[in-house]
Amino acid sequence: MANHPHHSNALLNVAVVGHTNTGKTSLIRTILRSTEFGVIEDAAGTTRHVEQATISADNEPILNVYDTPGLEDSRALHAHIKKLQAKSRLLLPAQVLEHFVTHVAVNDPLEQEAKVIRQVLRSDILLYIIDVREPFLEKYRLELDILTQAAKPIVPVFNFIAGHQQELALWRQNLAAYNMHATLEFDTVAFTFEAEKRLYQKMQTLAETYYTPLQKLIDYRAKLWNQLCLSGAKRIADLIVSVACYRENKMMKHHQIANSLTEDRLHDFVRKAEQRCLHDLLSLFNFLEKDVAIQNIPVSNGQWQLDIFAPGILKAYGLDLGSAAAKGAAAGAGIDLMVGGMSLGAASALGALAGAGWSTFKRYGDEIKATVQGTTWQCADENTLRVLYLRQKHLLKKLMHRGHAAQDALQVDQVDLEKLPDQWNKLISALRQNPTWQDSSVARNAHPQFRDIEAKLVDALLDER
Ligand SMILES: Nc1nc2c(ncn2[C@@H]2O[C@H](COP(=O)(O)OP(=O)(O)OP(=O)(O)O)[C@@H](O)[C@H]2O)c(=O)[nH]1
Ligand SMILES: [Mg+2]
Repeated sequence: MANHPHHSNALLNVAVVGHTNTGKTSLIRTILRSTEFGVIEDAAGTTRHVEQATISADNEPILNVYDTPGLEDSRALHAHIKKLQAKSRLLLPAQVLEHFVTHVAVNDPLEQEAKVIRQVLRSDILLYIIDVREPFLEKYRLELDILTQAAKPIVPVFNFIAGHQQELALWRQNLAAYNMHATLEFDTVAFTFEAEKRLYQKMQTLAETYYTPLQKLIDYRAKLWNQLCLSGAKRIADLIVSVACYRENKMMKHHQIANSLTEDRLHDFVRKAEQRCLHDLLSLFNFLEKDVAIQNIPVSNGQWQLDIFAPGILKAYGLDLGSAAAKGAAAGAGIDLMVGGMSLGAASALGALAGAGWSTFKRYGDEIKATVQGTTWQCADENTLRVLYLRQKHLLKKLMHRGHAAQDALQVDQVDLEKLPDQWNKLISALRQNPTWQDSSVARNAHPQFRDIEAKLVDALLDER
């Protein structure tokens, strides 16, 4: 591809402008993947000066982004510019703006606005950030009027769109009336990689000489994003595998105390395994405590609010399966007793062989199995595994829709329920038959059956990305 000599010394300059408190600094933080940049506050006039940051792809600088103070007194600015224009009829509209920024006095009431206009004139593209919750007031029209005068491409970016579809539609209509059609939706809270990609694609069409470096950035970001999501899904698959493969040896005959100890150990194992997974996922996606709150993730102090064995958890994940839930049985209360490697069918045949009917087997089956094999095992029950999967899937979805921006938890939360993967029962029973897969090993990771199960779990976890 042709290497524009132009690019080695000049990066694309993008100015982020708009009315005060619309989320300009927030948007920049999100695209920088940094919570360090600038100051964010739910108040007007938070950003006081122009601040620059560079966005790179694989250490190659691609573009400069400029945060600007919010426009406050649009009416006064508009009146001032129009007055200058009237005095100097021969100047082009952009030259009038140049004149304004070079002649504005220190401590002029429009000094803040002058900083913004100065940066606008030095930039190649303007992102005009809109809080769609606000009606299309005159002040916004006046702002757009002045910004248009700079003769730079403007991309209106709709922010605060989560739960404000109607307002968004109105804004579209109003902007279309001002000949602005190429808009973007980029909610800094309910942020997705797709939205970010469209932002850079829009820049590509507006600044065609920067097409190649921008494509590099898009590809680079896509690669990182896919790797991140894949790592997250693999981490969850790992949790499911280790819990499904878990077995507690029960050497003793049925004994009330021994049983409850075994169950405690099992619960403890599942809780700790899920906790480690939560911790790993949050750090993988670089989620801080406040991000957790913003995304409405039911986690406090790095721990799930609802214990995996709490009554009510089945219902929370759409697994309210009649009788079990009605009896208030928690996931995990049920115990699976299995003869190692032997299917339940084989075990029941064994019961019949031992001369007992099915009903007797049901009552004494455990003992029969224990007698024959000398050992029984206790595994995590079906519902525990289901809840474990569904809860992590829900979490992963939240993590994949992150923003680095807002500080308040205003986001509208959809309580849509996740689905179990196809062939879930088959996958789980295959895992249960292979207790040695509980921990990662070269042999396990190379085993075709294991790889197939892992791939199916990962695919299902990422299905709606
Ligand atoms: N819910 C929600 N809040 C947001 C979003 N974007 C920004 N905010 C919040 O809006 C407030 C203003 O955000 P800032 O990024 O400081 O806005 P700004 O445009 O830089 O403000 P000034 O620098 O004062 O002009 C903060 O409280 C943010 O947390 C969003 O998409 N959704
Ligand atoms: Mg700001």
